[in-house]
Amino acid sequence: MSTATPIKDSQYYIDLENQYGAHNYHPLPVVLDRGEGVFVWDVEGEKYYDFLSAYSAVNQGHSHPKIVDALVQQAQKLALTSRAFYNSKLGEYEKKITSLFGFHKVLPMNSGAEAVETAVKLARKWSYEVKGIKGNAAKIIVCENNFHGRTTTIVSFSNDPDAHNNYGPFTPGFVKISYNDLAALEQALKEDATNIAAFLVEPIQGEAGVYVPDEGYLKAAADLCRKYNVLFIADEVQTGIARTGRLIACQHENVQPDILILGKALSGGIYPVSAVLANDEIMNVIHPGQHGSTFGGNPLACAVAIAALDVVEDEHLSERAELLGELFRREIRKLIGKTDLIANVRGKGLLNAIIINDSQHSPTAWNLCLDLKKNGLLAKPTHGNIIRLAPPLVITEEQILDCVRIIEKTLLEFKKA
Ligand code: IF1
Repeated sequence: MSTATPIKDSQYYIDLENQYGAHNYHPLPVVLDRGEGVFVWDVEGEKYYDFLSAYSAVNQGHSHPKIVDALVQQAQKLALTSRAFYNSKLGEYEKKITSLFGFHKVLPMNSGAEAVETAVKLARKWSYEVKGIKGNAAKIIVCENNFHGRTTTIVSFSNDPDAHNNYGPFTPGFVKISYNDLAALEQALKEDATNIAAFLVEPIQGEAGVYVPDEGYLKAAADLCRKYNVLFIADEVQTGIARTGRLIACQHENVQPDILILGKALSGGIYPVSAVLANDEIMNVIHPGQHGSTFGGNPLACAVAIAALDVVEDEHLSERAELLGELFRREIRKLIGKTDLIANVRGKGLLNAIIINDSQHSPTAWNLCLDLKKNGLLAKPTHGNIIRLAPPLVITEEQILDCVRIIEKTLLEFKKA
């Protein structure tokens, strides 16, 4: 047995994770040790721009001092009470978030998937007790290529084989239609309007590859739902909290969902916080003992979320995302003429992706991300040949241009395998 002290370099930590951790991810070979704003550092002290932002959970930048301070202050005072008792942070938080997003009430949860599950239960309960659907017949319309989380019910309506296969038996009651297709939505509504409870949709399909629907799609879909007395549920776990250039992506079309799902950057990445917002005529179908969670609405989560929302407002993150996103796409489009590696760039605000000119099964996107890493920028492919590019919203114009230069250098020097 070697007594030598192991050198705690990246390989040391990679080996630990490989040996003791479930292999449910395939991370890029980098071991992060510190984060601040738009930057992260690995254990060797190498510095990177973070263009994944923990899947849009650190919109406010890594370890934002105001949010960390709120965490520390609250943790030293009162962290968790359970909802068996009231606490001095939850009501303040509920008042702030309902006022900011324009709803009567919020149901606080922890992960995005829990909030999606909560929205599914809420919509179903509303459909039986208010709309009048009979005995367990409620259906929810969802879109092909959706991503709403990884619980058994949620993967029941996923068409991603990796997310879905061998996790059955699956939860019934979901109808799949193609995304960005109003005719398909109206057809599904007409076919069984009396039994449809809701339409659950991502305003932009993130994991599918940052698919932005046609202008007007969300508004027209919401109007169709209203016409058929079906709830319009917006999953803004990834697109919300200023990421696309508005507080929530639905605001690009002045759509107020019947149920709004938030997560990720609701805490600035400091603590798991998610939320479901709705008005009384929907939310009040939930009575004591009919839903809950040990950590949902805990004082620590509330203190962190209040600070995280303050940062969004104080630092004008929506406006920044809008302007810097336009600059980023404009600059990347210029690269399309300089290299045949990029087929397209698409996105809204600072949720963008470049489409690599190669098959989705080719290693090109992955290898490009390895080279981007060598040049000081971290990004990861989503679904084969699409590389998501989503920095924290606190990035500056100068840093955006610096990153475009890194992307250009990487593309021009890239050697296909
Ligand atoms: C993974 C990406 C995937 C989400 C939307 C709900 C959830 C998510 C629109 C669930 C979570 C995360 C999960 C993470 C990778 C990442 C992701 F799109 F953001 F890149 F997978 F699609 N609704 N998205 O995007 O929230 O329970 O994770 O808090 O599972 O690999 P969660």
